[in-house]
Amino acid sequence: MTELSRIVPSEITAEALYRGRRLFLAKAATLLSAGMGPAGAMASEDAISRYEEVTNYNNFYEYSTDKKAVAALAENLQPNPWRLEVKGEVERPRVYDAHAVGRDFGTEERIYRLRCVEGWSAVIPWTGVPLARILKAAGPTSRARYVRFVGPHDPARFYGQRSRRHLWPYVEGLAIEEAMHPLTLLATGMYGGPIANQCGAPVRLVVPWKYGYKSIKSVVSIVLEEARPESFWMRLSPEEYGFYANVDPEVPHPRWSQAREVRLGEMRRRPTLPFNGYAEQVAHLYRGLDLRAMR
Ligand SMILES: Nc1nc2c(c(=O)[nH]1)N[C@H]1C(S)=C(S)[C@@H](COP(=O)(O)O)O[C@H]1N2
Ligand SMILES: [Mo]
Repeated sequence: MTELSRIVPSEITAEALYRGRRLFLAKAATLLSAGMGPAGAMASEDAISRYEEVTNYNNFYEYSTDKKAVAALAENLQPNPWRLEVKGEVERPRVYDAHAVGRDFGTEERIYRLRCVEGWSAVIPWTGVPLARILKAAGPTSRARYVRFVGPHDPARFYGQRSRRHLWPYVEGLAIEEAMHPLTLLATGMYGGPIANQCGAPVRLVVPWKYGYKSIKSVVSIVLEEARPESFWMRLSPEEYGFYANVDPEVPHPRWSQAREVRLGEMRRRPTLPFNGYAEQVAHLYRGLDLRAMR
């Protein structure tokens, strides 16, 4: 499998590289071009987004719906201690210290594109545990067909939850095959350090072939279930935000086209790729299914 994970090098985890940005970008460009497979690979202009861009323009409604306000509001969160539970249709329910899952399961480096349904995108280097490892350790029962992911519910710390406009907590879901896919990551770090609070400390999901809203931040529970969970966005606006939410440039959002996107820090629009560029790795999951019907 020529998946992106294979191109992601351990050499770039050193904090120092992320600090010296010029050096880092030069090195990243070399590594990306060296590891590129034929299809579904990163285009050479897919430079890693600047840390400053990725941490100052965030969707994190638990804090605010204003993307530029999230960083300051998240600054004082102490994401420690943090319990992460795995439960539901499993043989061995577990409660983890979120800060220990990387050590317990082992981490990998992945550079992934993140494509928000709103039309902006970024390229982010993550550290994390392939979710399949955590699910296998819990032992899904034969009834486990979906995975529900639940975010925090604590208005004392997440100020946006004082608003009654949304139904908290943030919930997302995946079909079990999607959750077990090797690209699906429970991120424990970014840019060689911990996850910034505004990006979902201490652990967040990253599902790179789906619109960004599936990549739930600051996860507190992972629940295996028989029935399909209803997500935060489906409850808010089911016509606009589907369960599968695979990135598809040919299926417009009801209010805008999805054909193009703007990278954080750039001006020009670039074409959006089917499955966000990961078709080679994930299209088989959906073979024979009507993707338009399963938005
Ligand atoms: N808990 C939680 N997770 C969330 C969100 C949110 O509001 N709350 N927003 C989602 C959306 S819409 C996107 S595009 C990504 C953005 O991730 P980033 O801000 O780290 O780029 O986070 C997703 N995960
Ligand atoms: Mo988003």
